[in-house]
Amino acid sequence: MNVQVSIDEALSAHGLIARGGFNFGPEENAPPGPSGMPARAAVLVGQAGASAWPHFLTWRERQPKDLRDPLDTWAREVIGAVASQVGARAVSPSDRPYMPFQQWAMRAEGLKPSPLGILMHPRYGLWHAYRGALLFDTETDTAAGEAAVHLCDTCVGKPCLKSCPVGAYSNAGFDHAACLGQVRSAISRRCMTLGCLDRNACPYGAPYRYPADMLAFHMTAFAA
Ligand code: B12
Ligand code: SF4
Ligand code: SF4
Repeated sequence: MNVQVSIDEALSAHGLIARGGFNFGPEENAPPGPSGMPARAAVLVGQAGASAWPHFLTWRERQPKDLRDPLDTWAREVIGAVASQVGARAVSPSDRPYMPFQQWAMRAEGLKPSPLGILMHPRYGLWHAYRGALLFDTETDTAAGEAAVHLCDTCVGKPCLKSCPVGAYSNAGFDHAACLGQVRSAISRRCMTLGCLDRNACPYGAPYRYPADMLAFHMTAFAA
């Protein structure tokens, strides 16, 4: 059985994709694999643009209205099923303590962070996310990614740092409190309905931009 083909096929049924992988070094503090021993390899799972959104919405219709954290619940369910199929253990970006998903993603696909913290992908721009990872007891032949072209390096003017009404993103990092105050304020509903204005200002990855209902879903969760 070719594990990579099996993973790709199983994930595509849910609009999800494998986002590269890597092998853990022997000295690394890796999380447990399916056996409970430190994992030897990881394959990242995520979405490009809104690829998984219709699958999630169809599933959501069958769930109780007051279900908490529905997107995480859906992702754990479907990625957990894929993990069983391919002999892996599934983990979620929301599992506590937080696992270093962005560090893993940088390693797996050779990406670097944008000034917003979100990783910049050469094709998807800022419009992608991680929904889980598959951890294996043995090394896989999914090689760690080579450094990808980092579009932010040559971006003139960096419009992503100029659109936020409260300047929440800066060289000093992300001002979570200022952002939250703005998002929750009754004066400006723009971030709630249109999504983060700084993220929207990036010119790359336009075909992968999230649709309005998906943006609103994420902003509602962020502001809760
Ligand atoms: C806690 C958390 C937050 C917190 C605090 C972020 C912070 N300052 O660390 C808050 C609630 C503020 C937050 C916000 C957002 N987050 Co967040 N967050 C996380 C989470 C669950 C844990 C981060 C962590 O501590 N990891 C543990 C450390 C050890 O891992 P790490 O890889 O070294 O962590 C890196 C990140 O923390 C990153 N980082 C540091 N500061 C910031 C700030 C921002 C805004 C981001 C995106 C990343 C980031 O640098 C670290 C070193 O590489 C991760 C998932 C995960 N498990 O990593 C998502 C994650 C980093 N978030 C993500 C996203 C998309 C966002 C939002 C943009 C989306 C949203 N609407 O919720 C917002 C930004 C706000 C906005 N204006 O829209 C994505 C990034 C995906 C990508 N393409 O790169 C992740 C990976 C979740 C996912 N499912 O894909 N987030
Ligand atoms: S606007 Fe420019 S600097 Fe900002 S995320 Fe997009 S490419 Fe990177
Ligand atoms: S969501 Fe709105 S307030 Fe928060 S960083 Fe983006 S533009 Fe600024």
